[in-house]
Amino acid sequence: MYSVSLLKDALNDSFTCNCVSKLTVLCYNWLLSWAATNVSRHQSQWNNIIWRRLSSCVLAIFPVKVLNEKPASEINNETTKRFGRVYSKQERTFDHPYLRGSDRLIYLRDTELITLPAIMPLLPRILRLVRQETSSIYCHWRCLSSMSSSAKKLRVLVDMDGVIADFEGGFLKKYRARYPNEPFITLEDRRGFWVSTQYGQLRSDLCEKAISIWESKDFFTELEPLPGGVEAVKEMAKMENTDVFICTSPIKFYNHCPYEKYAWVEKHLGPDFLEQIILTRDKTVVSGDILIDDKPDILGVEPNPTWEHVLFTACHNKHMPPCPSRRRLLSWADDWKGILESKRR
Ligand code: DGP
Ligand code: MG
Repeated sequence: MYSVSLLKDALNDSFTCNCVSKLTVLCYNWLLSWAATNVSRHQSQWNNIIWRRLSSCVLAIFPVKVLNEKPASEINNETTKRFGRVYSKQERTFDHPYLRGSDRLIYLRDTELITLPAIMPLLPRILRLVRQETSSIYCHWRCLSSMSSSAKKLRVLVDMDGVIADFEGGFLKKYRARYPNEPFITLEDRRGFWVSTQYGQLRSDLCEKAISIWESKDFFTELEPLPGGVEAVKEMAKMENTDVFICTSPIKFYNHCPYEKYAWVEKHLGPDFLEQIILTRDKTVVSGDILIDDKPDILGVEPNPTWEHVLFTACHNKHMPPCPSRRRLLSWADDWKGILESKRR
């Protein structure tokens, strides 16, 4: 750990102050600076854990008088002034930001009677203990943060077709290749989520022809990624306190689609992402903070899904009038990070 010299400086500085509490605060500051460079978030968890562990470590070295054994009359103004707080035997309260509410604090605070000469021989031991404590605190913190911070993690559900995989482009290409003499609908002219409905309106038999395209083998595996989608999802997954799931509805003709969706994710997002796939025909029962999806109306058995639906702009929905209550993501070049951040607040 790079900061041992920092700690030494802090300890040297403490020679001017014959108070173990001061020394402890310096150790604490050093630990915090170490934590700040190593762990950017979870600061409050650090605070709690460090204090609990560090104060017991220092207490082990300096067993001291307990405040509540001390007559209230001995708690003089000098003590009160020194720590900028007011306490009494009965209240045992204090307002120092580091040690709020801990009985141990009171013990530590009372160690101001111990003089530096008494501490000096123990400095190597303190250093050693603090070093040990720091690494064990860190392990402890990692463990705790993985358990307790899960509640605070942002859960983002990202749709696949029309959001990260180019369903519409892939469909049109294959439709035109298989039915070169049939009419087709350009992406510019696409309206409404259901492709087969619009083709059926063009000519009734084209509905079945359209469906035959996405029911074919390799249709889903061969979809091209939409610009920036794979990169954004990978970046999102690396963000702290963020869980990303690919939440996608397979077509009911299940011979190829479910398998191919997995294969697509593995190919473009990597094998680790296979853990993150949610295949469901009803996204309302999936819990999350945000669902980024190109389908304008996402309905199911749950009338009040937990997620906010952020409409991802696609050829079939871009003409829809703006809806003030629903946010849009115009593309992956749009401010998806801003949307995520807004949900963390
Ligand atoms: P999702 O992107 O998760 O909402 O999935 C929607 C699926 O429905 C996707 O695989 C594309 C497919 N799809 C698009 N248009 C039609 C259609 O007209 N009929 C059917 N059956 N499926 C469609
Ligand atoms: Mg979709």
